[in-house]
Amino acid sequence: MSKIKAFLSISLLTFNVQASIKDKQCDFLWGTASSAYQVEGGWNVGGKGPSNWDYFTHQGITQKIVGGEPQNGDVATNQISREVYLKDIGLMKELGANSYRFSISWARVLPDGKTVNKEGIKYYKQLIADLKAAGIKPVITIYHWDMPLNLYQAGGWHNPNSVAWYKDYAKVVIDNFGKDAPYFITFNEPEGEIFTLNPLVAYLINKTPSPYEKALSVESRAQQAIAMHHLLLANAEAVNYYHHSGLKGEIGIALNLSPCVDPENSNSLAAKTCNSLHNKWALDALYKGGYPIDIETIYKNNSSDFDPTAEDMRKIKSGKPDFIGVNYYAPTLVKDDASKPFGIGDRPNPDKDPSYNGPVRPEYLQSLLKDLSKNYSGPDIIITENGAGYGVNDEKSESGIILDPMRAGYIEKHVDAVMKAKKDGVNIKGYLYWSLLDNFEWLWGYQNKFGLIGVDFKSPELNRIPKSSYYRYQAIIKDYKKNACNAN
Ligand code: PNW
Repeated sequence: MSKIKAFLSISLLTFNVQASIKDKQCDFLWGTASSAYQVEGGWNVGGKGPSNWDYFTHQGITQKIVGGEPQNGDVATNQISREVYLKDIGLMKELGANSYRFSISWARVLPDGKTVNKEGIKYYKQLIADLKAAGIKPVITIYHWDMPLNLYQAGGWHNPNSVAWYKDYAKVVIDNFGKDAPYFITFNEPEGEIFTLNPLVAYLINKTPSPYEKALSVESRAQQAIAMHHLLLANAEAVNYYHHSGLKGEIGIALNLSPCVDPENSNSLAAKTCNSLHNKWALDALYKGGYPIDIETIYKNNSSDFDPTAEDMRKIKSGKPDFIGVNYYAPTLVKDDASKPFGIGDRPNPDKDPSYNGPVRPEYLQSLLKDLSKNYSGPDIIITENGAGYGVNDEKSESGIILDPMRAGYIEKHVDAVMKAKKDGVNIKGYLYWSLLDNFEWLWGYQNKFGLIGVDFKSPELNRIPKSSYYRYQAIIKDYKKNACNAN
């Protein structure tokens, strides 16, 4: 080859490599996340059936936590209205987002858990089309804590048939929307839902077990481990179905991951146990085909019914996700305390202005991402949730916007931590902030606010009011695009 030809082909090659690196960088997902029950409303319209969460909130359980009127998701942010959500999509576009994570309401798609509701399918088809028209990629969570009420009443995840119920539902979702979305998420925070939220809800409704702490006891968790096992088997069904369907996208799972640390004792047994209990339980099962042995032994000793077979564990591992969705808010600060379940004592949040979801420590997000990469063979990772919930402390209205400097600072520090981990070689494909709007925050009702945009829940139109964090996040995205892919 002549010198000039060689030079040309080498520089063409470098150009192509560089261009494809730039393309990859530009593919980075920037966006926000939400879930159906928290934003949709329309709880009994469009052929939707009642869900477990309609039932929970109509029992008035949120009142017992927040005081005052019981709150619910009957209307929420009213995104069931196309007119309303189109404006929200406009705000996403203005933010510079290229992706949006939302969930499908199982009871809207299969009101009785069996029969397909065409109107429900149509609603999501239209939402997906509207997002795509705005240049926003849908990231679809199949299950974010709400299920048809009849399935919940038949035992929910405790019923072994839940594996088949979910499989049938996931098929409907994948068959209908599979081609339209590049990313699917089987489950949102199964550990948080199964081991903490559901026992708390059951306690609030039935007042058993009493006292309230028993809902989170070793015995309760050992029972819940059976439900979690069914859920992980259901996960494998959906992942395998997706992989066999020939679709080009990816399917993952969103896990609540909160590194357990004892700031005063780096050898703390409580921190180690807490990590197996909360962080490694699902990850080890999915990636290594076995539950962490320390906690598995405790569960087996406390429940004769919890006895996972080797066959089941193989099946769970066959549902290894294509990416890990990381929902990170804060680390869990612990100390050794033999009088507490699992020997794990709490440490209070030492922050001056505490956020709802724990102490603000971005460095633990960075170390978590590096640890995941090291311990689970460098998986693809999407930050599927990260956010700061502050109350009125961080909300001052000023000339048409809400000033929320604490939230804005939180986002900046956490994006920075993500970028550092990315630079260190962790395969991070996106960052989705929780959440675009203030919305229905489960047991805490509307008091706990996470939105980049406030919602005036008293106004008939549920007016949207951007906060300063919205503009900060917008600047962060713009800056990234400018540096990483020469966009303006
Ligand atoms: C996540 N905590 O849940 C959920 O996936 C969202 O639906 C929720 O709105 C969001 O985080 C904000 O809270 C959590 O108390 C709920 O530590 C509570 C906690 C963590 C996560």
